[in-house]
Amino acid sequence: EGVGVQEYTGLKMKVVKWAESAKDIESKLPQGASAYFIPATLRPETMYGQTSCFVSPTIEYGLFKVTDTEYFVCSARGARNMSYQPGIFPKWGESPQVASFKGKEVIGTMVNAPLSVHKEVYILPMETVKDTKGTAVVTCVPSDSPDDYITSFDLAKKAEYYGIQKEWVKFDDILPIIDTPTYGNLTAKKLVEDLKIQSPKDAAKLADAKEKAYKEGFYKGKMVYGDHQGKPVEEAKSLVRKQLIDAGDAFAYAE
Ligand code: A2H
Repeated sequence: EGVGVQEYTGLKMKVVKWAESAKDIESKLPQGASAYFIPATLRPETMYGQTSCFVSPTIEYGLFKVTDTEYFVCSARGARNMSYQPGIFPKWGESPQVASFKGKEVIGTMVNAPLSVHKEVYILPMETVKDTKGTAVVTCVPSDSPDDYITSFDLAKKAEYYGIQKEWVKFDDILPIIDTPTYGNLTAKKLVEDLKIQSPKDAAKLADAKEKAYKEGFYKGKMVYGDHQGKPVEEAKSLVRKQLIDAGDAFAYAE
């Protein structure tokens, strides 16, 4: 990775209903407390189009106590980084862990998606999630992220193989959020098709698509959905971020 600081937005996706396979984790949560999956995103302005949230089936996650009533689900690495930043965990350097589990145990959990047209979305598997950045939780926006688009495509096509229900993917329901001069209003779909990306494992092509999508979206994109419709992405990004933070649905997170 580069030397610069990444300004992520940590999104709070509240658990609505745990998967059957996550009952042990749920039992560690005190009465009256809520758990949140915490994806780290660089594109807060796209949150209107969240369709699911990804974890790696094989990465180790934890349930971390933030306050008496709030617990976070993320990687230990993510929790440690967050605990050393002001305003996230109340105590500097402290992120008490109450449960430890593999991502695959929480697949099928239903969470709330702040700002999204889909109020409730499912935790789904993404094999390319890395444990070396962010929180190892990635919210899925298939309109604007080529990785999210191709992973959703693959999950919908092979739902049974992945042990999920096809409806959980919401692949037929992709919302245009940003219009760009070069790729139209579903940038990720267009790039995946143009570059003939076949699978989430086409790493080189996906890196190319990601770069193209990011540049075009950020510098030339215009919002076509939400509270900042008509505004350039460059302007809307910080406005949507602030809106999420002010509502208590997100926080600033750098690494
Ligand atoms: B982005 P950078 Cl719409 N492993 O959020 C793999 N990918 C991860 C990750 C991890 N541990 N942690 C975060 N990410 C993803 C939205 C989005 C993102 C859109 C378009 C592009 C995009 C919705 N997913 O990222 O390596 C997260 O997905 C492409 C740059 O730190 C996060 O932002 O630059 C982004 O990668 C962070 O990637």
